[in-house]
Amino acid sequence: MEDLYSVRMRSAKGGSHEHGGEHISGAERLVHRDVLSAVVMEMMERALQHEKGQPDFINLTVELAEAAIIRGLQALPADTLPAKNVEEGHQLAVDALTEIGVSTYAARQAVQLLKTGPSPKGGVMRGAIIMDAETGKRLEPDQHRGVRATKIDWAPETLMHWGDAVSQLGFNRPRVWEAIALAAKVVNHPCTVAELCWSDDPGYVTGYVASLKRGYLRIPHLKKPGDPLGGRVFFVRTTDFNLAAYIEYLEQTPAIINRLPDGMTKKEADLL
Ligand code: PML
Repeated sequence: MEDLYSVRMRSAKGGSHEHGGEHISGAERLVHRDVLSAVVMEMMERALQHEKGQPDFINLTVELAEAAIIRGLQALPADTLPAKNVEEGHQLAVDALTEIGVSTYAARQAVQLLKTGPSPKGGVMRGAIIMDAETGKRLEPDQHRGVRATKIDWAPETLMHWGDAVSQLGFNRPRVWEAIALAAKVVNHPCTVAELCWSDDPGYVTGYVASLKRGYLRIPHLKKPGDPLGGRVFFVRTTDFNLAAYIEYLEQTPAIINRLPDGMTKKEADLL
């Protein structure tokens, strides 16, 4: 493994996030020095061309991630659950979460929060909710901001092989591979039970339930087109749980997806 650079972007409208602006978009990369400038430019363009509108605040952070602290992770296997509408989608999400080990109360609570807007102001949060998987209690210290899982990316060779392997399934797209990478980092913490996510982009209605137990389960209808609400919930078991250490892992530990799911191909078991 070599040293990499973490590139993070967040954008808002109506002022910075810190000054009450509305969150527009965010993105994460972990890249080699030789592509750093190109990735920074690409991310800036991405911030400026978002379907939610023109941001008036963009924060771009570049930080060195030393090889010694980068964790190599395995990609989660992906599957799609057969939801025909939002009601079925929500029910499938609750069923999957409870089968994985989240209580029915917490699962329903999470769906309700993402549906109605998890920020205390009623809209979307910039980061994720941390929820006690048993009681449904919210644990993130700031309910406007939430926590952001950052410093994540795919090793380019692994992503290339993954793209080849899933091309027939129709989801070889940045949005999907970025979500799989983020979910892999989140569920690889020993206190995470599962993650529930759907986008706050009004035009994107597919979301997922992720866990080490069941992998990345895509659910095609978790909201109606045009709906601007969404977000992420990280469900945690609170026995031997240290909130500060959990947030430190999500926000600070660099993680790179350098292994394909078991059985995807035999020869690419460890590409880096
Ligand atoms: C997001 O874009 O904010 C999350 C999208 C998650 C779903 C991606 C997919 O599997 O289609």
